[in-house]
Amino acid sequence: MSLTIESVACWLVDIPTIRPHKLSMATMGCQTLTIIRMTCAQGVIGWGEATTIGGLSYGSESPEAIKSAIECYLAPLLCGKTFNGVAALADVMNASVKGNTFAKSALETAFLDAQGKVLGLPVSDLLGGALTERLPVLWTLASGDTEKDIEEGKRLLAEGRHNTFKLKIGARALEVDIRHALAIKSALGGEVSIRVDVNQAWDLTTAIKGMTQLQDGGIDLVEQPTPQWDRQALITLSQRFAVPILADESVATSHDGYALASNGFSGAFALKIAKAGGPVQALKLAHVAQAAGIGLYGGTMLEGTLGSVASLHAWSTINMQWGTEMFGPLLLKDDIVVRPLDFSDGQVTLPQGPGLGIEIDADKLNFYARK
Ligand code: MUC
Ligand code: MG
Repeated sequence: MSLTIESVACWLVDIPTIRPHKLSMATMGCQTLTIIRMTCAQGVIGWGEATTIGGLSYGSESPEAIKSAIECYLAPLLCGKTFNGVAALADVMNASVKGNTFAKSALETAFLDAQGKVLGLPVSDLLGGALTERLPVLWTLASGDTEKDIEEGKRLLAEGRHNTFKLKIGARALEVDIRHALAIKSALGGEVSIRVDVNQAWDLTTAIKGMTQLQDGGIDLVEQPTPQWDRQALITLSQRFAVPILADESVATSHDGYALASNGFSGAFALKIAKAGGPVQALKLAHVAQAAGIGLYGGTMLEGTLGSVASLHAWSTINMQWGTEMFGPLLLKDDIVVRPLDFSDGQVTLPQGPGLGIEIDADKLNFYARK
């Protein structure tokens, strides 16, 4: 089904977070969503989002650079052209633009949204069809304060909103971080799955020391303990410990996944549409993982509802052994959609309806858009 792209508009949307969110490399008090509206022939509109964390402290594309890559390079390549699907769209983008997967992800998302609307199908149908309409979703405790995190975790458990938590560690001394993680694990109870994300902060020696204690303390999963470039460290740790490793920053595309898998990595991959270049590209990594017997996890760049839903459509088509972390909208004080997502019982519901199944609130977009 062919669609001619006529124009692409782009906004930087700044939304405060409900509390400071502390990661090893940045503390967020506000999230910037790069939002695009793709107008196609016959007035069909598709929406996309590309969101990163902490400016340039997490990934190599800042929100401003994403907007510029779209406006100056990618949109001019696409506008006036007709595409019958995202394969051709990706070919055109990749032929002329290296990297910039966040920007490409927003465009792939918007094209899928537009295509789904024309066909009267949800995006998940375009990606193979949803296996489930409810997906597990954890919450990240990252206030930076152990007591506050315990309080927050207990409240969310009591409300029944989440039953699995991820802790952000790596910014402080190893002993402090281990004490923090194990205090939360023991306060929230043995039934509750607790994982940690170190966001690359440890070298291999520190990781061996840290993982020994985390494993003994009952932590279920250790995410990206060592630097992105140190593929061998992830492989070594995955072979040495029973507690599984979740590769995040080290695994963006199917090529990264293949390199890890073929060199003996076991554990799981965090899929993110922004790292891969869009929902379809992220599923290519998923297929490499499935072929290699590596588990899957639906990751977030702390997107708002638009980007989270784009990811959920993709995640719904595969079996996510480690669930998802698509809680981004809950970390934001507000959003730019008419209907918020339904989060309950440790799960989120995939919106139905054509395309992404969401409606943009133009007033809110206008209110939060950077002037
Ligand atoms: C990351 O590295 O996983 C995901 C959840 C969260 O709190 O931060 C992100 C980034
Ligand atoms: Mg991570």
